[in-house]
Amino acid sequence: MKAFEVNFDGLVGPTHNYGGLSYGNVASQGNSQLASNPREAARQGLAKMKALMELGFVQGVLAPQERPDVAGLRALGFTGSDSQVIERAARDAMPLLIASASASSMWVANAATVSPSADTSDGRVHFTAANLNCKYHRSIEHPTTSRVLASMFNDPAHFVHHAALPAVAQFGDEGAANHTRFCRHYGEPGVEFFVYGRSAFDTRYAAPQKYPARQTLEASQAVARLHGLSDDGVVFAQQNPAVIDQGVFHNDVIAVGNGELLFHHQDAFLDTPAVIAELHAKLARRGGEFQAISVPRADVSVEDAVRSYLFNSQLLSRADGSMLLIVPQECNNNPRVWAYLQQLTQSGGPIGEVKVFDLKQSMQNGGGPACLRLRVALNEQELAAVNPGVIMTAQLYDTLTQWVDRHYRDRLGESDMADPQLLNECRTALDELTGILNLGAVYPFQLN
Ligand code: SUG
Repeated sequence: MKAFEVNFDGLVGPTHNYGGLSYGNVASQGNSQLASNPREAARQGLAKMKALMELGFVQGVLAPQERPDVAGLRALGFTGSDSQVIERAARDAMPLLIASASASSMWVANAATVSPSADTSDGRVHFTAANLNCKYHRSIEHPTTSRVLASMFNDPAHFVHHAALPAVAQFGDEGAANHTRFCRHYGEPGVEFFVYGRSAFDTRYAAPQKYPARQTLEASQAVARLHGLSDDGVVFAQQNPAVIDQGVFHNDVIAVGNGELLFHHQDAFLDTPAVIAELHAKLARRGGEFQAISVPRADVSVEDAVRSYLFNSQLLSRADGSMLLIVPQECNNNPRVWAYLQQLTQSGGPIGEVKVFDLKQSMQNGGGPACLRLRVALNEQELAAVNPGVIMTAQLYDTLTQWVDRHYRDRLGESDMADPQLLNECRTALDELTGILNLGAVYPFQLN
């Protein structure tokens, strides 16, 4: 049976702003004084979706969330009408209001970990929503994420949804940002690669000194168990703590994999030779031939990798067997990274072409092309069982672009978060969106 890797991209929400909320993510920390442009952000994301659809890839869309999260603010003690909750939070706890207004659910690589049916013990596609419990503004995403995913993948014959792991740091789980799958063909059993930042229970493991390691080994192991993955089909690897301390807050900031190929920085993992050897051996048992492209620090420093987001790229398989790398404009702006990419595509290796996208609005919060998409490998039957409302078409692109233009502001600064009208605008837009994408009621304001 034919199988595909479908990329579901997060649609940027109407409250996209620069809140400076993510300690350890240098772009987020550095750009908190900027005003954002939510309309442009959403349009940049939609342009990438359209371009990949036009290149022949199956492309989907994942809906944004209701923000500010008034229900969350109520749980923290703010009372009154919705407008009063926002006004009181603005007066007494502005940082909390900013966190509650974040559009961070757009980075759907963090929405969930997904295991294709070829890897799981019951032959169904498994999803575990990520608890994202390292940061408050992200920890509030998973209840709505779970409802949206359940509405998109709503056939229990094919799809299984697991709730997020316990919301404690010991089970910190950031979803697919630390998960890659290697395989010969998407429909065949593969090797799932889980990268963690630290162990929560075993103090013998190294850990970063400065910035948090968001993903724990124990969380990755729990996800693999929940999904019914076999020991033969998984590799757990520790991220190099030194690069976390340089701003590599997820593995997808320093490595990307697809098919039989891992494209990574020399300093990505704690014990690279052992990691490569295990991936090689396990993929060989699945009939695949593992290959790694290791980018030397002499060509691209970790700092350049973090600034350019070279590895937060999408590595896509073309019909002719070659691979296409989707990179952000920042790679083009960095002379060392750009020179490396020229040499890479001319070397006769598996990556034959690079395409550049302007995703600046998202990049300024540390979200590149790979952050914006959740990969779901599906066979033909499973693809047919996906809610068709979320699959990108030329018409859906036009509808969504017009929807963005109707509902989104072109400027948001910190003081705008205090405007109760922003919540109404967001709800009006999302109510219409659930109709466009045929999601049913998924948002708190629709469920009350
Ligand atoms: O979790 N930024 C996100 C970026 C996530 C990128 N995702 C992947 N690498 N897969 C984060 O740090 C910044 C929000 C702000 O500061 O306003 C933020 O949440």
